[in-house]
Amino acid sequence: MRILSGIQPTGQFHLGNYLGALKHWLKFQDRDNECFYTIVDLHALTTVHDARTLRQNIRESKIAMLSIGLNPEKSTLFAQSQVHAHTQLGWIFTTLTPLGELERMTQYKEKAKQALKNNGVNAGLLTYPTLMAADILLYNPDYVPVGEDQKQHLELTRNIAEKFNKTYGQIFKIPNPMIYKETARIMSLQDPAKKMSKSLGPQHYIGLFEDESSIRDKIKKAVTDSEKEIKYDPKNKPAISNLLAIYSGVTDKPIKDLEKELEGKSYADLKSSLADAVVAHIAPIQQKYAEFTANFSFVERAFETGAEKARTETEKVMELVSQKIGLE
Ligand code: AQP
Repeated sequence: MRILSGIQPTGQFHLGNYLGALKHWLKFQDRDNECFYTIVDLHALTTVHDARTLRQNIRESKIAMLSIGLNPEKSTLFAQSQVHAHTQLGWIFTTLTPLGELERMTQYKEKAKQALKNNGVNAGLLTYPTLMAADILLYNPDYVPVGEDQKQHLELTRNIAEKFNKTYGQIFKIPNPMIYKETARIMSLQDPAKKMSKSLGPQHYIGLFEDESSIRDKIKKAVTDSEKEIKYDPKNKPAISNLLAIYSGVTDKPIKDLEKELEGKSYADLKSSLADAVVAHIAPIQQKYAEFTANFSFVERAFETGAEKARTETEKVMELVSQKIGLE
């Protein structure tokens, strides 16, 4: 199978990104699929407008991708801006997409609300999904592993592919989202009604590269639910269910087994075991991060080689697209 997915370099990766998406990227890589994983730096421009910060974020994201175990020998790793076809096809898709479709995207509405409080809403926030459709369709993947929050954008991508194929002739495969139920939406530690996200503030998320004491402290301060039973019931016990989902994600134990292990234990016991499990799971990732930071030239080479492969791949597709739409 062919797999594609991406992540924005908007700061430190957190357990939401990791358990919802990145960890699954690894599984595909280890099963002899053809994987393309990209740092979507052009998308980050919709919110990051400081060159030094963006450059640093991109660098850290590259190191982080290798640290979690992505292997440039097995997966094609690249930054979106290294492959110009993304913006080219993104523009073409913008001309095929009804404005109303973009305006009804949940992410747009949420980000626009936040942006209104700061510098105002830039048009990139609105057209984000057409660029994302290009990121995906350029590689004709079978599956796109993402968290639940990207499901709507994936549906739009499918619509755009269908519309292009119908208007100009068959080129694009219709990709399927791959969403893993239990970790599809890792929630905030402070507000389990909202997805874990950096923009909510530091107490809401656990960064993959945070130090142990900070991780333990955040888990200790995580909100819980009423009653005492440790049970997975997202509707009635959203906070405890979220802690169990994280626990399951970092131990690979089914939630049912964890419920049994924790039977009769207190919420404090759950938090203490969870903190141990999170720290144990990410310690080797952090170790790798230090090693790749010290050997950044290897990381850069891996992304350069990946970008070269991605460019070759996309040139073929863009030639076909240009022919079909009448650009030559
Ligand atoms: N909380 C989450 N639970 C499950 N999956 C998640 N993803 C993100 N948050 C969660 C998945 O991670 C992948 C990369 O997502 P992104 O690059 O869009 O990151 P983000 O969602 O912008 O991260 P933040 O922290 O929410 O950024 P801010 O706050 O800076 O805007 C995707 O597959 C996504 O589904």
